[in-house]
Amino acid sequence: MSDVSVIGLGAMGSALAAALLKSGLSVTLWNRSPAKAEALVAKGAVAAESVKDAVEASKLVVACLLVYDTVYEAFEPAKDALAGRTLVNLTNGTPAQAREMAQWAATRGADYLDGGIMAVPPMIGQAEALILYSGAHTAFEAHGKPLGALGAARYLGDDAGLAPLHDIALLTAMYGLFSGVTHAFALTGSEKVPAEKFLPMLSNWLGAVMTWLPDMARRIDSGDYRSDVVSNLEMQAAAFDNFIAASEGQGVSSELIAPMFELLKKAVASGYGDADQASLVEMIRTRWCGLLGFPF
Ligand code: FVH
Repeated sequence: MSDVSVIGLGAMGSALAAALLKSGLSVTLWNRSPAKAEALVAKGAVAAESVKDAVEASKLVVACLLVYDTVYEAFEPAKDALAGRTLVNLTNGTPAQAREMAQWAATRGADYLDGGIMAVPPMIGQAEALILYSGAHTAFEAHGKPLGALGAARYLGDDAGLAPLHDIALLTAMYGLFSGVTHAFALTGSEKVPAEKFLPMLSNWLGAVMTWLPDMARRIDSGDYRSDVVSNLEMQAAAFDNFIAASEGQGVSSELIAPMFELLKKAVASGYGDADQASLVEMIRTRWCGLLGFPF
């Protein structure tokens, strides 16, 4: 028996297995392409002949594969071996996929934890690597040592969908930031301002913008979008016209920023012209939100 079995040895699965070995745990491996196990075997891991052998080798089975369909496909020959084990699935997926997989694992008698990795492979094993978990709390508690060896483990609740929900929320925030900074670099670059010269100004500005987030969160939770507004949406929509025109005038496509302009115009047309930026969250909700208690 090993302490942990790792299924999937891509860039991330290999980093997870290496961190487990480094922490002194015994590790059994399985990957569709067996050659990827070789470097880890040289560090002390055991390569299983089949995914079923790998699952049977440990009470804790960590899967990190490309997508959820891959997980079902890979585990098909081992599904009856999961009973009495804990399956931790660190594959990127949606909340609905995580809930469905929790059911799938339960019908096979396994405890299930879904996970979201907020790190890139070189960060794994360090405190900066935040890993979100949701699902069976007893399993999270029971496997504290191996989960802690991967990074900072944060448990979000019994609902398996919570880890991917937070994972995707954080990643979409990151891509929103990438959209804005990509556009900003393209704009300054259109006048040959080197990106590295513009960078300190950009970083300081984004730091200032970050200080507005607590007020935004407070407004979203309370629904208070109209008190003490200093930058209302009507003003923002009017200014945004210039952002589009300036971009086009500088030879920069407005495709990354145009959706925000459309949303601002929709908000103004919907009677939110005097409201705060935070109210835009109401424009993109497409279903009842029980948290705030009224329909949108
Ligand atoms: N790498 C990253 O920066 C991010 C960080 C945040 C989390 N993501 C998610 O982690 C999952 C795995 O990502 P990865 O980087 O390890 O991905 P790859 O290096 O492409 O490895 C993919 C593994 O999946 C195996 N695989 C693919 N298809 C199948 C299949 N049909 N049956 C069995 N296994 C399959 C593949 O096997 P092989 O190609 O080596 O034979 C790799 O083990 C992912 O959800 C990220 O979103 C990573």
